[in-house]
Amino acid sequence: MRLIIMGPPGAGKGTQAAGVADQYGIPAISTGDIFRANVSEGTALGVEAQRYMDAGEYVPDEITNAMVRDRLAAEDCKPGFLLDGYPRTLAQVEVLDGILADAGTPLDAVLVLTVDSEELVQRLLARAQVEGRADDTEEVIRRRQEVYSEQTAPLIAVYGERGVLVSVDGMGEVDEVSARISAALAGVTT
Ligand code: B4P
Repeated sequence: MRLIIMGPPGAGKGTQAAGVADQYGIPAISTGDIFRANVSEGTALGVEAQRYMDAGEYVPDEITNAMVRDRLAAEDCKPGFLLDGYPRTLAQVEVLDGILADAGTPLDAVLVLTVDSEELVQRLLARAQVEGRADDTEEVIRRRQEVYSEQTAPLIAVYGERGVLVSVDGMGEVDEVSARISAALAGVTT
């Protein structure tokens, strides 16, 4: 199974990705997590990525694309993968299209989680108290929402036209959302 999970910041992508990846025996690949791991290890990539992330901006496409290209070439992606938070721009879609076409491995589905914008802010402010992420202040959260609307929301139409979009209501308890996702993916043929 080759999947993408999309949605605005705080929609529950990372939360839900773990369960979906387990269910299908595939790795969940979060570009946000890879960036954060690099930031905490103090790598050159981390130093570069941090200044964008802390401001709520996207890390430049060249950096993100190269990182994903490497990750998808790893052995554990042979049975499939779940991309969490990638692609986020039209340029990233093009690069991913090229990677998948070269490998002859098309996407099976693009899962989109929909959540009200006020609920998103509340979830991220709650996460700020637990995890203390630098990008979970109200000001940066609002900026991340704007960046998502400008650069990532248009991708939904792109994948919609390709007939691979699976939209799921992300409101409610984590388990309720998980159950909706399982039901929606059960209808996807690989
Ligand atoms: P991400 O790590 O992807 O950040 P996110 O969108 O905030 O995470 P996510 O949406 O997975 O969080 P979740 O809902 O699970 O990216 C961070 C930054 O990295 C970006 O801003 C950008 O700078 C950079 N980046 C990443 N990918 C990039 C790319 N492709 N190109 C360029 N830059 C990139 O969780 C949110 C909170 O809600 C959690 O606390 C969770 O517990 C809670 N929650 C989840 N589901 C819930 C529910 N049903 N009810 C209540 N709370 C819930």
